[in-house]
Amino acid sequence: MELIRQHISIEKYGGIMIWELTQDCKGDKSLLKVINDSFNMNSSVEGDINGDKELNSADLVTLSLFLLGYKNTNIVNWKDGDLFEDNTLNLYDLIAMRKLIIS
Ligand SMILES: [Ca+2]
Ligand SMILES: [Ca+2]
Repeated sequence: MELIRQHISIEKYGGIMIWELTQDCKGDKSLLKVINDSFNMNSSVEGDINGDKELNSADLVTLSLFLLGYKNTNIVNWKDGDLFEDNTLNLYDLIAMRKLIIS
């Protein structure tokens, strides 16, 4: 809860909001559901460079094509593909991505 409060206060709204949740409803109109959906919408998936919120062989193909120099490669989240964490996409990331997918 403290993490959520800090995230909201610092990055989103510049302040702290206190909500009374004992009267929250269930289903799609639940305030907790809306909050949860909002936070998950911005979450990233490690290795998901094509932005479909999954790590799979499509990401591996996309990274392979990029490394082979294809100019029309659609990389949405290059930072999520930087699995070797050296601030660039290279063969080390491809190897790490392959290991993640087959594990
Ligand atoms: Ca993906
Ligand atoms: Ca890298």
